[in-house]
Formats: sequence, C-alpha cells, structure tokens
Amino acid sequence: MQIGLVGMPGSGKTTLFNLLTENLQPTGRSGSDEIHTGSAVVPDSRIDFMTSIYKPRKTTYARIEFKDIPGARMDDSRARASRLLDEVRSADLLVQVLRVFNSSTAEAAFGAPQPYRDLTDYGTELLLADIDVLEKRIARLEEASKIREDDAAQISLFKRILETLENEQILNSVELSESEKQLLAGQSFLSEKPLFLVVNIDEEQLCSGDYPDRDKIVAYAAEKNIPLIEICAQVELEISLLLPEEQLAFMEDLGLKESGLGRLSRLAYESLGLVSFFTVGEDEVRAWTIRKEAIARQAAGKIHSDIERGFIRAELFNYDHLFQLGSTAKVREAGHFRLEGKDYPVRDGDIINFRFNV
Ligand SMILES: Nc1nc2c(ncn2[C@@H]2O[C@H](COP(=O)(O)OP(=O)(O)OP(=O)(O)O)[C@@H](O)[C@H]2O)c(=O)[nH]1
Ligand SMILES: [Mg+2]
Repeated sequence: MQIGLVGMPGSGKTTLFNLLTENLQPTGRSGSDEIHTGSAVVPDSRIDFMTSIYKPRKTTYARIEFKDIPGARMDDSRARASRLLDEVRSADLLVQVLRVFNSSTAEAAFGAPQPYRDLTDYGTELLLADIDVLEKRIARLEEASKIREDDAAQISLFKRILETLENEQILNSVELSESEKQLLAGQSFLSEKPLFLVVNIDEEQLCSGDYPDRDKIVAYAAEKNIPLIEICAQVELEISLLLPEEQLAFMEDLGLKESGLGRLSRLAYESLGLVSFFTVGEDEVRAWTIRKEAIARQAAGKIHSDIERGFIRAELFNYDHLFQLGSTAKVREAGHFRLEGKDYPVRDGDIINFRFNV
C-alpha cells in the first residue's frame, strides 16, 4: 500500500512528505525529478495506553508508505510528464496537496494561490490521462484487421467508458455485466483512484479559519465525496523539530488538537480499508496493519508465514475491554477472553496471541 502525494508544483508536497516521514528532502526545488519514498508512523493512542500497561522493552506503531511525486509543469517534456503519471498510477491512494498558504517566494514562482483552479485542473488532468489511454487502446484494438468477438465486446465497453469520462461522470455510474467486469479487471483509472485533499494553509489562515476559495473547495469536496483536511505543513514541520514538551505547547497555542500526521494517517487508513490488530507482551507492544475483511489466519501471516501455516487458534480480547478494565487479568476475569479459529474475522483493536505449531 502506497500513498502518492500529488498536486501542482510548489504546493508543499515535499514539505508535507518531510513532516510525515521525518525526512529532510530539499523543498522549493520545482522541476526536480526526484521521487521520494518513505514511511510514516501511524500515531495511535491505543498503543500508548498499552505501552503504559505492559511496559514493554519495545513499542512499534503501524506505518504507512508515502511517495512524494513532483508536480507536472507546463514546460515538461513528454517523457517527464508520462514518467510522473506512471508514478501516480502506481499509488494506491492519492493525496492532493493544494497551495493556499501565503508566501512571497511561492507567489513569485507560481503566482497568487488559486487553489480552486488547481483542484479542478488536477481532476481534469487525471481524466484526460484516462481518456488518452482509452483512446489509444480502442485505436489499437480497431486496427487489428480481423476483430475477434471479445475484442468487439472490449471496444464497445471501452467506448462506453470513454463517453462516461468525457461527460465527466463517475465510472460507478456505468452498469457492467459480469463478463464486462472481467474485461475491466486489472485496468485502473486515475480519475477513479481514491483521493483526498490536503489544504495547505498558513498560520494566519489557521487562526482565522478562512482562506481563499474555502467555500468552493469545501463544496466541491463534499459533492464528490472527497475527504478534506487542512494542514499547516510548514508550521507543523517546524514544530516537529522542537523538543517533545515544547511541541505540545506550540500545538496548543495554535489550537491544534491533533497533528496533521495523526489526522492524515487515520484518514488514509480508513480510505484504504485498513485496520490494526495488536500483539502485546514484555518484549513488545506492536500494531499490525491488515485489511478490514482479513481473517485470523491472514493476520497470523502478517507476523510470520510459519504462524499462518501452523495456525492452531487465536486467543484474543479487544482493546476496548482492556481500556475499560485496565489489565489483562481483569479482562480475563470478566470473561472477555476468547478462542477463535482461523476463519475468525479480525476486528480493529483485537489483541491477539496466536497458537501455532510448526
Ligand atoms: N509559508 C509557507 N510556505 C510553505 C508551506 N508549505 C510549503 N511551503 C514552501 O513552498 C515551497 C514549495 O514547497 P515544496 O514542498 O518544495 O513544494 P512541492 O509541492 O514539493 O513542489 P514540487 O516538488 O515542485 O512539485 C517551499 O519553499 C516551501 O518552503 C506552508 O505551509 N507555508
Ligand atoms: Mg517536491
């Protein structure tokens, strides 16, 4: 699972990437071709609570992968543009960063912020990229001198999708038969990729609660069902470099209850359909990331393939009970310990001990 940071040049993607992944990549270098990858901790107060209870030697949070993709520019070569698009295509989720903050340097390079224009332009860009791919595919299929039957079905399907895209409708509105679904399996459309918005604001905008195009952006996101968060990337990056005790004071001053990292990672987790289960003990309190639908045996495989192969059963209780009652012993006493088999659907916050045999 990889999250791609996308958006116009100078919108603050690399700044946000540095904040999320504790990196020090150079910012303000529009035109650079470098793609940065790194992982971000997923802050989780449940892990903090369990650490205070079990006092393990080691605490391990879940992590998510980010990829910082430079913004495309008008003067890009075809090669650069297509390389950047390929990077966007391979991400599982897109986070579009919007430049809203006031900065004389950014303004000198890219003009005054026009976040609503950037937002809609980017959507159009993705749509056009999909249309381009589809048109090429249709042309290739039609060129083949003798059209086989499934080619004909594919051509007509692609044409229907093309029409939908050209009307700027969402693909979900296309009704597909089972065989058409199969024809489409493995095709990914950029304009259909899960996306959310990071509105990159400055300190003043945070305090006033207002910024250019705010209403239009919020309405657009609501209409398209796009989750939106406002983050002061630069300010939070500066805060993150302070001592932990100073960080809290600064956050409070700004009225920030939770860091951008916390809000972003939770949203990303949700959008990707991920949940956490935990393992606890004297050695380590640890979060593991799985898909929402995962069953116990798959969860075991996250830890080690031996545990998956030799799975006997899962002993588990849920974090909520631990939080209410305060100790494993009390959870056991209250009868919340359970034994489950390999097909048990793991729930978010399950604390699991796998019994296995190799
Ligand atoms: N004042 C202010 N400046 C910011 C903020 N976020 C980013 N910047 C500045 O804006 C400039 C561009 O930021 P980058 O993070 O490099 O932008 P980018 O989106 O990675 O740009 P490309 O890589 O060209 O696509 C840098 O000089 C940053 O310091 C912010 O929240 N406030
Ligand atoms: Mg950058």
